[in-house]
Amino acid sequence: MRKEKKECGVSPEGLGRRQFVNAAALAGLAGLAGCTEDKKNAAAAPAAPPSAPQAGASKESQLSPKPGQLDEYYGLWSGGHLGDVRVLGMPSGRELHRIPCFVPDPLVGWGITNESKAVMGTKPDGSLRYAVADTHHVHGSYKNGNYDGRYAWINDKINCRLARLRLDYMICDKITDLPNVQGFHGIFPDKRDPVDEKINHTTRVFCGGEFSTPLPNNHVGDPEGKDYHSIFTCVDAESMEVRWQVLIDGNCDLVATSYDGKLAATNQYNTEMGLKYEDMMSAERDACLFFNVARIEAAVKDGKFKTVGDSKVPVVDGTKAANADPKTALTCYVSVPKNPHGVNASPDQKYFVCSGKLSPTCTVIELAKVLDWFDGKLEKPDGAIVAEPEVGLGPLHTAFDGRGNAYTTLFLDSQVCKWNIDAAIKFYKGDKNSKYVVDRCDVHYQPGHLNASQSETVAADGKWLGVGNKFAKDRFLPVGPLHPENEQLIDISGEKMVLVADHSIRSEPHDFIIFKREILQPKQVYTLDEFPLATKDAKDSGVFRDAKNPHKVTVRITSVAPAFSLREFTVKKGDEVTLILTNLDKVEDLTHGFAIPFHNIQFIVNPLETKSVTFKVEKPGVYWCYCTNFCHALHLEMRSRMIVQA
Ligand code: CUK
Ligand code: CUA
Ligand code: CA
Repeated sequence: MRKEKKECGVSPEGLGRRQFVNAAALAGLAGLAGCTEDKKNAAAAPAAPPSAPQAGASKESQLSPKPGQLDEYYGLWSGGHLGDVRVLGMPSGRELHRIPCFVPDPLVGWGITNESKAVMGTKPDGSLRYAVADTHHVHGSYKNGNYDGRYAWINDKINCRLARLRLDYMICDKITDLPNVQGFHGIFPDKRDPVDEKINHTTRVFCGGEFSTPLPNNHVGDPEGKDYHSIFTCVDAESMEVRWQVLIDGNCDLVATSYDGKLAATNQYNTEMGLKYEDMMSAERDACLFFNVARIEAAVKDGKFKTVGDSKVPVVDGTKAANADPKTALTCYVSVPKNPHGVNASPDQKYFVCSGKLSPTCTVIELAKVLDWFDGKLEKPDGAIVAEPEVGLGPLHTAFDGRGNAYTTLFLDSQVCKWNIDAAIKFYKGDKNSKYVVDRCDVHYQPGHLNASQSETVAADGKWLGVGNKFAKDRFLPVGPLHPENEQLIDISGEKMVLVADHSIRSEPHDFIIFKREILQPKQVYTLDEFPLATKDAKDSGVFRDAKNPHKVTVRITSVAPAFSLREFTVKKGDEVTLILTNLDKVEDLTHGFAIPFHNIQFIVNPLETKSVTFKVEKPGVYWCYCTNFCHALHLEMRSRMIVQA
């Protein structure tokens, strides 16, 4: 330790930070400066694993890694009411990070900084449009049928927004509003282009509208809801613009896509178009609705669409009546019993599985047969159903192990049912001796989503199964009326499922994905060039008053542990201040914070990151701006003084 004099981060006085700390007789605290041997190449290196992969390690040690050991998988968990995405190490279940999207996050200053407000959207007065969100479904971008680690997307059901996450920096970079939609529920990226052979990665994200309203929704419409409709939406994965929409009969719930890119699917629980729950469950069968992506895009190209209200988005007609001829149909309605919930595509690329919810069955629909119907080679859409196994009470969601087995949550039975798809198909064909239920595992309690490692990819590896339970009851120490939820982990590597862990989690994650850690190469340090506002040299710091707008002031400031470039700055009462902070520390993990008392300002800057905030100063006085992120032995001393003159 002592001989290491590697310079990493330079104090304002020009001393290496370790030397500076030594000089201050604080050698014992040197570790706090974040300057250790394995960090010296941080700026250049991707996330290099400091300890051996866990692949060969025992199950026990994978579940409870020894200090310093890393997990084999990442998990991306929907943050539910908190409107964020949580990043977990799996199978340990350790929470590593939260990525704020729809709702402010005081740790990083999401919703405080100008950059995050630009992503979230503001009202004309600069305040945020929404303070609430309800995220359900998180899915990653694909290449060749597997995740490629570029993006993930998540929905906000309340305010009908789709957020994109850049997985290199693990930040939200875009949020898109869906027009003409209410109750934006299911999402799924496509897995390749349906036409262009060369495009083997995600280019679209499909979004299901769950609630039906008058369209446009600017009048009360028919009291019985006869003119209400739901809309299915396609968003461009790169530009995040809404490409097109489809007007449908019934509603959308969850969404899945085929591996060939040709079909998107949504399950429908309200084909009755009921306004009350009693009406929504009056029919014995509802549907799984398929969208022919190439035909819809051709129709849009040919101008065969309308627009709704103020929105310019092309809306094609996907209703049953308009799509009776299979040869030209844009949509195909396959019937499914009863109020189905969840549609999932099997990793062998052949089947969609829809769970019955109010029917104890799952419905297996063969992709090739749906395509046959569109080609006029299958008489009835329901001919695409190849199995309807009875799995138990309240089936909701299905995951896969890549060995031909499906795992379905049973909400009412509080179980996961493992069943074999081929055996279920045999049974449906008439072989009543074909036993398709392989195993059942009690979970605690009332499971919703579940997902297996790599489940909805061609690389499904059948090792771990996460189960999101809506009720925890007695599984944790009591904490008053609001119970945590219980995310459980099941080892599915053998014939029998083995429940191995409970993890408490705050409400209400719904969905998640688990994938191999090699897929991600997160960057640990930004580059200055990524930020047009960056102050690249501490010497360029200062207070700059706008010549034309004398009450507009820009404060440029930089940070290098343990100091801000401006030890003080002076502004005047009534000024609108835009403060731009660039962190010139380039060492991995060397993050600073910036808080201004009584001005609602607090945010962090990561290595070589730039952020800005704009605020008004109304009260003369002295305000100590201080670093909020423990960065150095002299962290408490890392301050700047904002002097507001009368
Ligand atoms: S829904 Cu939550 S348990 Cu929103 Cu994915 Cu099924
Ligand atoms: Cu910089 Cu604490
Ligand atoms: Ca129904």
